[in-house]
Amino acid sequence: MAAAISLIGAPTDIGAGSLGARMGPEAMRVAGLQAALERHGLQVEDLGNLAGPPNPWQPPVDGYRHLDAVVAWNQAVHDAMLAALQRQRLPILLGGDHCLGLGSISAVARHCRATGKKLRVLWLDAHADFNTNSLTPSGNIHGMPVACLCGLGPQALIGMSGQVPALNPKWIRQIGIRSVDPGEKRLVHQTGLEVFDMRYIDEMGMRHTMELALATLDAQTHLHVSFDVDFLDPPIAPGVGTTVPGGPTYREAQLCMEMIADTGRLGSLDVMELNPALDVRNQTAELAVDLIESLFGKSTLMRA
Ligand code: 6HN
Ligand code: MN
Ligand code: MN
Ligand code: MN
Repeated sequence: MAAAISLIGAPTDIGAGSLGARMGPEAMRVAGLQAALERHGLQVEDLGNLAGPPNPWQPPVDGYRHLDAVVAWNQAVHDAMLAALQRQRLPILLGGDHCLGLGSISAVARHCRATGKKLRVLWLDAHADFNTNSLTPSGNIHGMPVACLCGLGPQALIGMSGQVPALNPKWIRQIGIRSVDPGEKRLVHQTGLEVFDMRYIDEMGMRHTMELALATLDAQTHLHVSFDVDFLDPPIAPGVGTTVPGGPTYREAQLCMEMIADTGRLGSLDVMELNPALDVRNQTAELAVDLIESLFGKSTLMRA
């Protein structure tokens, strides 16, 4: 039986290059996320929004924009995600920009160490989010969380799980990638990150991609999905600050979610970078709700 779900809002754009992701959690609520999941028989509580510092919109210092505020938001996210996991809930983090994947996954890593679970992370994104302060073209920390989780970053960010690195790079699968900065690309290769980029998906198809990405899951696996909505093709998902052409179609994205649902191993989820200020009639939030329904087994229920 599926775990009971806890919704956690993190209304900030502190790590992003445009303002508006702070409104993401409300847009997901307006699009009916809780009711949609409840219609599928899931138990859902909404824990409301976390609090944190305002976005001062400052230029980078030492290659980081807003580092102190990013640390504060991530600590709040870490603590809330960990508390939910410790209550045996399945937390869904409603972002907020993707810098918060760091706090979220740090909590999941800590929880998996404590419970002896094997951790796998699926990073659904147009970007690798594997920059460091010396490689970043922007200083925006939403381009750095995966590197930080692998131990490459400032002490205040890499230590959040209680162990450095929080993740072995071998535990991560990136899917949908199509925009990686030059220095970032070298670091991705050097680290040996497993990346299923759009070229791979074009040639091999989403089904084969997901079969490989999910191949090492077993009964002891906690699967964390970090879903950046810029993963999706921009015409169907305009409500995001960093659109990149050539993403998965509606059906490819659905299949991706359905195959994750079929594993039965989903333990936690981030839904990140939704920016209602750039959206059209909340369509990106509505699409995200639709995809999350599939992630929780909508199509499986229909087949039963
Ligand atoms: N995201 N690679 C670019 C940068 O500024 O580092 C874009 C990062 C986007 C991050 O969408 O979560
Ligand atoms: Mn439905
Ligand atoms: Mn991202
Ligand atoms: Mn992205």
